[in-house]
Formats: sequence, C-alpha cells, structure tokens
Amino acid sequence: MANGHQKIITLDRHIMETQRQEYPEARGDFSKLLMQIALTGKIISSEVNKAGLLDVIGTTGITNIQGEDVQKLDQFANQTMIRMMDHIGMLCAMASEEEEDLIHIPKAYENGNYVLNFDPLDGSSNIDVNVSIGTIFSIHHRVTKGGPGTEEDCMQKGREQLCAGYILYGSSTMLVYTTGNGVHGFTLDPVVGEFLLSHPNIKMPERAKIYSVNESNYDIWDQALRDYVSHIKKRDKENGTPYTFRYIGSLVADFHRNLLKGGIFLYPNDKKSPHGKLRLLYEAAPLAMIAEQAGGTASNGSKKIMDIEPESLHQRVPLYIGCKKDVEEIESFINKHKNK
Ligand code: AHM
Ligand code: MG
Repeated sequence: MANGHQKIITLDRHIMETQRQEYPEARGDFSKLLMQIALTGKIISSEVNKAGLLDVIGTTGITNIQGEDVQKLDQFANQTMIRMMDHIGMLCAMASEEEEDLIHIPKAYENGNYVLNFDPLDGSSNIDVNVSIGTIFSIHHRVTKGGPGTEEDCMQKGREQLCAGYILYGSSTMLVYTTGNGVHGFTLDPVVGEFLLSHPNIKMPERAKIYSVNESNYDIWDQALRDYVSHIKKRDKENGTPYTFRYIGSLVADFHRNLLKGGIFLYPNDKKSPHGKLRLLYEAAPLAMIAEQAGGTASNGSKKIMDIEPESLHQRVPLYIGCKKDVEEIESFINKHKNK
C-alpha cells in the first residue's frame, strides 16, 4: 500500500536542510554551489543520453543539426562544468582532469571562497558503447586570502574536503554526495527534472562480496597484488563465500556498484604505470571521502588516500578502495612484501 506520509525529498531540500542543521549561521553560498553542480549534472546527463544519436542527428561528427561543432562528450562535459560554475561568485579557481593548468575565474566575475576539482566525464572510453560513465567532484574552502585562487587552494589533502560527490550516467542518472555527514544518493526523475532522495545514508558492509581490477595487467603487477588476488579466489573456495569479480572499466560505475553491494576496487601501480593510473585530486580523493563516510576506506597501499598531501595537480596514485577489511588486507599483503 502506498504510504501517503512518505516525504519526497528533492536534492535542493536535502542540501538546504542539512546545511541549516550543520551550519545554522551559514549564508547559503555552499548550498547554491552544490545546487549549481547538480544542474550541471542534469545538462551533461541530457547530452550523454543522446550519445548514440550524434551520428544520426549530427553529420560526420563535425557539425550538428544546429550547425554547431559537435564536441566529443568529454570536452562538452568539461566546458559545461566550467561555463556553469565560473560566474556564480562562489569559486576562486577550478581544476579539471581535462585541463593542464588551473582554471581561473574570468575577470568579469567575482571570486568566492571555494575551489572545485572535477573529472568531467570519467570512464570516457565507455561512451561509444553505452556503458555507464560519470562526473566526479570535490569542494574545498580556499586557503589563500582574497583575489584569484591558486594551485595551493586546489591542492589540499582529501581530509580537508568539504564535500565530494559524483553524478553517474547509468540506467538512471544518480547524484551521490557527502558533506561529511553520511552519504546520500539521489535519482534523477527525468520527467520532473529533479534529483529525488532514493538512497539515504548509504553504508558499505565491512567485507566485500565483489572485487574489481583490470586482471589483464596480471603480468605487470607486483607480486603482492598477484598474491592478494589469488588469496581472494582461494578464500572463495575455502569458505564457500560468494566473492565475485566485476569490472566495468568506469571508475564511478565500478565504485558505485561496490558502494551499494560491498566490494573492493583496485587500480595498482604496475610496470606500465609506476605511480598508478588514477588521479589523486579528481578521482581518488573524492571517492575516498565517500567511501570513508559510508564506513569503507581508501588507501594507496600504505597510506590513507585522504591523508596524502598533493604534490601536483595531476598527480596519480595507486588506488585500493572499498570495504574496510578488504582494503586493510591488501595493505597487509603490500606491507609483507616490502619487508621481504
Ligand atoms: P579516464 O579518466 O580517462 O576515463 O580514465 C580513468 C578510467 C577509470 O574510469 C577506470 O577505472 C580506469 O580508467 C580503467 O582503466 P583500464 O582500462 O586500464 O582498466
Ligand atoms: Mg577519470
């Protein structure tokens, strides 16, 4: 029977209510910032949903039906994020996985007190095959005083994040975010055009049921990871516990599944990528905050991702993220090998 008293909580309502509870004295700037990110997500989502149509409604990939240039979706997402966020007076700088340098706020607009780091379209190799992709974002308070922001503002530890989240363009579009008070998931109602609370207070189990890693790299892995993966497989057989392998190749989608179902995602350093593949500021740190807030954790093998001091905007890190016990277990394998 339908529950007539069940509250319908839109993302805007959730953001405003939690901000009011947590920071009664706040002026609401931060809420506006988050809502603007959500609006940007809706625009990107609408474009992502048309991905397969570009060849139909566009022409050869050079111009579309309006005579405009057809951009690659990752460029579109990057430009949209910048254009939607640069004029609202709340940011003093941005950093994007798609831009080599810091993104400054145009002179015509005010600089604000926050910075935004983002990966506009993660998993973009999956765009043309209709597999889930996503936008990852992270917000910090600026550390410099007044004027344009600097790299120092964007290059803060994950632990200093005020907010982290992602928008997943999957079978439905979801926005998942945390401001340090639990993790909350919202599903986009495509008809109404609103994100509605569908997954309140998401918690990960202590132990994973799933592991996700690009196992084709086995030959270039360190021995510690090879041993760990063999161990997981053996433990399956010994305990009869259902431990299963799932790998999409879109970090947001792999992480989201593991968050809801319980899993560990691994992207190690290997012979090809000695520092790992994934980026600290745009991928690892935001997802680490979400994992921790959901009861999980994230490590580079020896240190919590949240405690790594960034050294450059595009720094890469090995990433082990997911259920707590599993991340601790891979850390102990890595540690054991170091001491051999
Ligand atoms: P991208 O930011 O260029 O899309 O690259 C990051 C992606 C992640 O989404 C995913 O986890 C990883 O690359 C997959 O890498 P691989 O194809 O080496 O397994
Ligand atoms: Mg990425």
